[in-house]
Amino acid sequence: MPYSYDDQNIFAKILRGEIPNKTVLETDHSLAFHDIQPQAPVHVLVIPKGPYVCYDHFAQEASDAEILDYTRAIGEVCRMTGVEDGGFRMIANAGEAAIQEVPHLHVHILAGRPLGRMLQ
Ligand code: DGP
Repeated sequence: MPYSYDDQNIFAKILRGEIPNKTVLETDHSLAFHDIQPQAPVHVLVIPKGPYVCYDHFAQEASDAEILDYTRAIGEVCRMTGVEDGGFRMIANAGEAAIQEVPHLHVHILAGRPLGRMLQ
């Protein structure tokens, strides 16, 4: 499926520096920052800097360097936020069914409270 990227989405504006963010980590190809509407004591979003709508788009079109960088950045945020002790949840919503609000790939990392059972 061909994806088209809307460069007016809010994360594109954050990447261009047009909207401020509370940065947790910045690498060559990735940016991690605190979610503006935290759903847990730790709620960080990790995004690739490239123009990818969702994980499928990223996996198809990103370079090996971008994929490696993004994967490592997600892992580093898990460590930096100190969430490994109590556990954490990673979520990546994609498309309408998952109610993806911002059409730029992002992984949510949630931690710091009991997160309940998500899948039965
Ligand atoms: P999703 O529904 O998976 O697309 O989640 C989008 C998340 O983005 C949601 O948890 C709120 C967050 N968000 C929306 N606008 C902003 C913003 O301007 N700054 C930050 N830091 N987060 C935002």
